[in-house]
Amino acid sequence: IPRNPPPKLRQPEIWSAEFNDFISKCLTKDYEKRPTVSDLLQHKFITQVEGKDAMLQKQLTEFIGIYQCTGGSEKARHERLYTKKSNFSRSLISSLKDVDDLATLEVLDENTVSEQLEKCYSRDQIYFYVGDILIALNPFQSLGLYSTEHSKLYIGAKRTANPPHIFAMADLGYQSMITYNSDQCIVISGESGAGKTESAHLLVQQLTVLGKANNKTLQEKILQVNNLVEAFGNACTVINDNSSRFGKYLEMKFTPSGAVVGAQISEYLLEKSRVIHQAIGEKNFHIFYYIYAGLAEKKKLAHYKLPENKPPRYLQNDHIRTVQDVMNNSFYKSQYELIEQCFRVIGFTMEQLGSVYSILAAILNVGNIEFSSVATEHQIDKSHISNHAALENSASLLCIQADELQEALTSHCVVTRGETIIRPNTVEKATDVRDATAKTLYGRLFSWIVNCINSLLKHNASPSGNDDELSIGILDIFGFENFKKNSFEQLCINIANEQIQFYFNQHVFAWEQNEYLNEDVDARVIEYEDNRPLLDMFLQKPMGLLSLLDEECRFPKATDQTLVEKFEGNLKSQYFWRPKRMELSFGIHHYAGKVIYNASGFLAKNRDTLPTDIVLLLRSSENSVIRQLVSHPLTKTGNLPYSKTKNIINYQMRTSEKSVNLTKGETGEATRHARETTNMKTQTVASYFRYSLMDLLSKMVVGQPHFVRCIKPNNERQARKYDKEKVLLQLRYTGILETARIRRLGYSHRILFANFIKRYHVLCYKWCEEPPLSPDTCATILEKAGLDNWALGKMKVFLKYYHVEQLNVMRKEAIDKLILIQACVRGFLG
Ligand code: AD9
Ligand code: MG
Repeated sequence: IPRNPPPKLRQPEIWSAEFNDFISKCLTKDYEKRPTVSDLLQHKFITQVEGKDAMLQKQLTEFIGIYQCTGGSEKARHERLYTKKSNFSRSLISSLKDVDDLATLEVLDENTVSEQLEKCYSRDQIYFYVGDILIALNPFQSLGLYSTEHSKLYIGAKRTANPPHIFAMADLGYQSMITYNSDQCIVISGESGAGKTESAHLLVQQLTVLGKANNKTLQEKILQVNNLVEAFGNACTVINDNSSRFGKYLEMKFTPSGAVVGAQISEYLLEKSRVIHQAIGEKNFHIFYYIYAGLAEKKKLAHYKLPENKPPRYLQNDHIRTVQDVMNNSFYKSQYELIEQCFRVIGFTMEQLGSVYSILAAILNVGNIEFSSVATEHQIDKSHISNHAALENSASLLCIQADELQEALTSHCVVTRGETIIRPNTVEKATDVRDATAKTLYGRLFSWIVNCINSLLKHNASPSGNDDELSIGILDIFGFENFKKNSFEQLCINIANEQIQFYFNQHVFAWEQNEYLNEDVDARVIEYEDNRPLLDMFLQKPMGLLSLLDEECRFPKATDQTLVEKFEGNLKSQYFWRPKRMELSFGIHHYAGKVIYNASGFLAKNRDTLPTDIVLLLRSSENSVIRQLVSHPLTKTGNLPYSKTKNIINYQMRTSEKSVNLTKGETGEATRHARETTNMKTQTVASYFRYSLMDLLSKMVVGQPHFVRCIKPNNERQARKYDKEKVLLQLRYTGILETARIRRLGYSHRILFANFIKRYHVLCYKWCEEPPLSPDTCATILEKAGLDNWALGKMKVFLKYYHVEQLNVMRKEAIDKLILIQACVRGFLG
């Protein structure tokens, strides 16, 4: 059993799993099955070591010498080989004095940590622990770290047995779920392009292996979910070619014994505005390009009324000049095939798939509708559709009447004194309605797809319901963004990241340190950057930034300029400022850095209205999927069932660990909020956003959290390039150093005496014995286990993060021994 501090023993990166297997084969007692000497000499590990490390090479040469030798007894030779093997393992370890766990560094300061990371990164080590938290540096290249062999290596393995890895986090979540019979949640954070989505994929991949899905089909389905939703929710930005434009919480469902039985996905805050407009250097959602290329290949563009000469307006940007650019792109074509395959594997019908393509094609056609102005006799600027082909195409794809669509786009109804009057829309207004229609269709199509996936992946095998089901949630949201021009979308994305940082702080620092005080445990207080005041500035009612924004949206005469002035007049916070000589701008000092926002379009984006005329028209569609998209009172930005509000919690999470106590007032607030969100007239993006954040947190706080912090080593997306300043900044704002300190000095695990004794008494007492529930009993168990550096509070045992694994290993050994003895006794008795 390893003692404190946790041993630094590890298999360095060049000591691959593959080579380990190979050497084990060399040592097999079955002489016939051993690899040949030339196989050994040609192994790539041997060639890698050559000329790099004299000591290691010497050890290997000796090993090979003994291997080649034919004289002497086989047993003696075998023993010599074994000794040599451990010798060169040791040489390897001493030649590479890297740390896997930053909390064990002798000197814990910024420079040392950064130096370690740099040194390891240059050798392609990208994963590190900080206690129980995983740091993942984006390698920007494939390192061959995720093979089946790697996957096997991390199943149920001791943490110190292998180098840090994302698979180890999957295993930790999985083992904790089974051991403690409780839900888990893995929170992945990091700025845009840091590697969150890749990490989320790898976690799902490993969890499906761990969950040994008996049902191969279910495993396949789960693996396809991410690919499918990302085709619709990800896009190319100037920072990341596959940037998530929505937040995703994927919950994998397991039986108490750990078999995976289903999955559910929740989506948050899709950046719908991308459908109608993309910034310079950016693209629309991936799916549009995939279907364009795929349908062209299948000669189906005409069927979906997609133009072959000029790219649709919504896809026109500096990347795409001609339709041929998209149609001939082989990557897009292959992605189209992949996505169609995903749809099929998950269980969508061909009819549904056809509807999805029709809606996507309709969105592109809607975008092509153009308006010109005609003066009426009353001198009102009336709009007129100047290209009827686009109108006809859109109507046909949406299975509605073209003249009715024209009517809904170019005019609107006003009810005054009980009378309904039809008023013409100006060109500007008609354009807004057109774009709002496209955005809404896309947003709701996305939610509809997610809902379908959820129904298809729901676990309904258990007739008694799924009460005993356990889950592991994986959170992958859009990372912190700071572009040259930042708008409403960036503000929402950055507030969401602010909230995740707060969640991290609460778990890692606040609650832990609170418990020291409550339980009279002597531990050094670690200072950390608390972003609570900043979060209050955004979310507080009625004077927080989002409330002020909603309030301004209610004034008909308000403009983006009056909005910024309102912010300036009311937000008394050191985190807010107005840059000089930038009319519509305001600055926010986020936890991850200063961002200047341009408020142009904030009010319109927040109102996000879709005229009732359009909704009613779409409800008359002959296509049942389109009718479903608009059939019930969906929120404008997504599809939120009323029942979700039951779990809503106070964003401030004042409650202590995991127990989410809803006071009457809070439940009332939640219900009221749900009414607001279902009311099409009052709901704004900001109120929906606030609601979504709470909904997300309510899911997350139920589970025991594990954190993966992704770090972006450079802005140029180059492999092996380590930008020291860039990394230092991220280490600073994510509080890595403080995290390392608290993991070293603090006690990340606190267990009630009764629970501790119940679980670990077997290490010291007989199985059937019931020792007194006292701190003394706990101390006896801990001493017997040979652990030190723990502490006892008033009601809880305080353990370091590495104690828990050590205790669990000992407990398993003790129980295995008991089972063996019982089996022997039974055998002996007959
Ligand atoms: V954003 O906030 O959604 O814009 P992410 O999700 O943090 O961002 P993503 O996972 O998409 O970043 O990673 C960006 C790119 O880095 C990927 O497309 C890969 O090319 C690259 N990457 C990230 N992680 C790995 C990895 N473990 N191995 C190899 C990686 N490449
Ligand atoms: Mg992502």
